[in-house]
Amino acid sequence: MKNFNTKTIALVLAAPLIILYSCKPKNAGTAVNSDAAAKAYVAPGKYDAFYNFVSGGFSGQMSVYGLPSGRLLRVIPVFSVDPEKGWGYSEETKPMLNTSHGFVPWDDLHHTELSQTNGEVDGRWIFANANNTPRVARVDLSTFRTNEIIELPNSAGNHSSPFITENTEYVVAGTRFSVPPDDANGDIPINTYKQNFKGYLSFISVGKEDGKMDIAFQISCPGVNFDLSHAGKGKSHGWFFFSCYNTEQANTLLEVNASQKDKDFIMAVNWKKAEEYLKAGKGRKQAVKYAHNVYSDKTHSATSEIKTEVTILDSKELKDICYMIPCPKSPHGCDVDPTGEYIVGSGKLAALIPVFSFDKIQKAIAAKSYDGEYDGIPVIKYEAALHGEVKKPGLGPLHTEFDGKGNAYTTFFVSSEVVKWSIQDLKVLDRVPTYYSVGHLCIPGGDSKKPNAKYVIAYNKITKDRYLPTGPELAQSAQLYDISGDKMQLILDFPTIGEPHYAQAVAADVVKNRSLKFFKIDENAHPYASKGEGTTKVVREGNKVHVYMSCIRSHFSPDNIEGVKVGDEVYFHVTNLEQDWDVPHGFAMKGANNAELLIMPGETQTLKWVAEKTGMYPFYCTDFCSALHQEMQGYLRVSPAGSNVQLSYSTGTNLPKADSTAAGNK
Ligand code: RUQ
Ligand code: CUA
Repeated sequence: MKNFNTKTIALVLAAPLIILYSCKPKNAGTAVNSDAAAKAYVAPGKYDAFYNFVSGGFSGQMSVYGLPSGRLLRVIPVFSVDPEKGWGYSEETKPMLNTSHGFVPWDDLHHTELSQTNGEVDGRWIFANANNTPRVARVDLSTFRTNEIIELPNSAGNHSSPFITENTEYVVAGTRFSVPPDDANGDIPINTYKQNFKGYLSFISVGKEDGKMDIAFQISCPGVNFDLSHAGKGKSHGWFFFSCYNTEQANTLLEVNASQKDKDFIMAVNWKKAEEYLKAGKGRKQAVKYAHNVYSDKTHSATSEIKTEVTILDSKELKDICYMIPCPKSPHGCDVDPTGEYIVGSGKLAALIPVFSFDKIQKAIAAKSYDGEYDGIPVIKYEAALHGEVKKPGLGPLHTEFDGKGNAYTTFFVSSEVVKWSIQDLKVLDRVPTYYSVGHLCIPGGDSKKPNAKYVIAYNKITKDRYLPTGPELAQSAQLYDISGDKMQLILDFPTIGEPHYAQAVAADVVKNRSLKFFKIDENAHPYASKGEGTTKVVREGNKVHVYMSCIRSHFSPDNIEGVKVGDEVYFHVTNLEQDWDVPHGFAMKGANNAELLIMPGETQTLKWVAEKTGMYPFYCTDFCSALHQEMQGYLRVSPAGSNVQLSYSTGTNLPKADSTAAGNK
C-alpha cells in the first residue's frame, strides 16, 4: 500500500472544512423574552394544540410531542426493537423487522412525512425512512403503531425519503449511496464506480383506502448521491425534485472529492410521464429480493413476504422523465413552496440560496435551453431555471419550510440560525439564533399546500451548555419559535429522543378524533386468542406448549401451570379481555431472553419462552392496572425432561396432584 502524505491531506482538507465546523451564537442564555413562558405554557389537564412527529435518528424510532408544551407523548417503535412495548420481541411483531438480510433489530430514521389529500395533511398515516437497511414504514395514526414496512432493492442509505405526492399517490425514495444493481455482480473493484454504480429512485404506491404500499416502479439514474427530495404540488403536481451531490462520482474521501464542482444538481422527475412509459410497457423486469411486512389489527400479527421482482425505467433511454438543474454546491434540502412554483435548493457549502421556478423549468425544457447532458440526462441552463438567489442569507443552508404567506424559513447549520426570507423578492426579513447547529426545521403543514404558520421548530445537532450535563453524551434538542408576528420569537427548548432530523406537525384536531380507544375483542382474529376466560387452555404439540392465556383486572388465566418439561418451547398467547381505554396489561416471565409483552385491550400478543432448567418460574403483570395489580401474578413449574408430571393448568383452584413429584419438598 502507498504511504499517503498526511501533510498534503491536511492541506487539502483545510479549505472545505473551515466553514463546515459550526459556530455557537453569542448570548445563548438571554434570547428569551419574558412572555415566552406564557406562550409555551399548557396548563395541567389541557391538551396541546399540535402534534409534533419527530424522527429519532439513530434510535430508529419516532417520537410524538405536544406543542407548544414540548411534552413527550409517545415513542413509536418503528425500525428498532423496543423491549418496553415488546416491539420486535413478541412473536407477532418479529416479522415487521424482517428484511432480505434476515431480522434487523435497528435502523436510523431521518424523515417523517404525514399523508396528504389535495395537498393538505389528512391525519391518516405518517411515513418514515430507514437510512441504513433501506426501508419505508407506514405508521397508522389511529393506533400510533407501525403497520407496514417495505424494503427497497437497488438501494443503500435510503436518505431522500419518504416524501409524498399531494394525494399520497406515491411515497418516493432516492438512494443516498449509488451501488451496483442488485442483479449485477457486486464483487468488483470499488474504483470502477463510474462504470458500474447506479442511483435508483423508488416510487412506492399507496393504497387509497388501506394505505398498502407496493413498489410501483424504480427509475435507474446516474451514480450520484441522492440527498433529499420533495414532490411538486399544485401546478407542479406530477413532478418530483431531488437534490444530488457527489456528481463528481467519487468513491473515496468524499468530503474533498465530492466537493470539487461549483454546482451539483437538483434532478426534476416527471413521474406522470414515467407512469405513461410504464403503461406503454417500457419498464424492464429485474430480479431482486426485498421484504414486505404488514401488520394486521385484526389478527394482531405481522406477516413478512419476500418479493422477487421490480420494474425499472431507464432515465438514459426514456429521455423526457429526468432533467438536471445545476445547483450550487452539494445541495442538501430540496423544498417546494405551497404554490408549487418555487423549488429551493440548499447547498451545504454555498453562501446563497438558489430558488428555481417551475414555469421557467417548463419553458427551458420546451425551448431545449440545455447545457449538454450529464450521463445521458439533459442539463437545463442554470439561469433558464432560476427565479433568483437569496444573497448572503447565512452559512451552510440546509432545509427550508414555508408559512403559506409568501415567506420561507431556512436553517443554517454553520451560522446556527433560522432565517426568514420572502420568496417573491428574495429579501432576508428576519433571523434568529439557534442553540445550536440546526439541521431540519418544521412548521405545521410546512411542506404542504396549507401551512399552519403558528410555530417553527428548529432541530439542533448540538446542545452544549443548554441542559444539565449528563456525562459525555448530552440531550438532543428542539427549539420552538413563535412565528405568528413579523419577528420570530424563541419560546421554548425541549430535549428529544435520539437525534432529530425532519419532523412534521399538525393541528391536534386532525389526528385526535381518529384515535382508537381499544380493539374490539369480538373482532380479534388471532389464531391463539382467548375470547373469554372459559376458553383458556394449555395445549402440548411435541415439545411446543401453547398457553392460551387471558388477562383482566387483576388476574391471568391460567395462573398455575405444571407439566412443562426442560427443553419445551412455551408460547404464552396472552389476550387482554378489557374493553376500556388505557387498560393495558403487561406480561413478564422470569428468565425470559427477550422482553415483556404490553397487551392492549382486545389484543393478543405472544411471548416465546424456553424452559431451560427445572424449577419454579413466576410471571406477573408489568403495568400497574388496578389496586390489586401486585396480585396479578402466577407460577409455571418446570420438571425434568422425561418426568411424568402431567400437563395441568388452573386459576383459583388448587388441583390435587396425584403424582409423587407434585410434593416437591424433598
Ligand atoms: S438530514 S440535517 Cu434530513 Cu438526514 Cu438534513
Ligand atoms: Cu394487569 Cu397490572
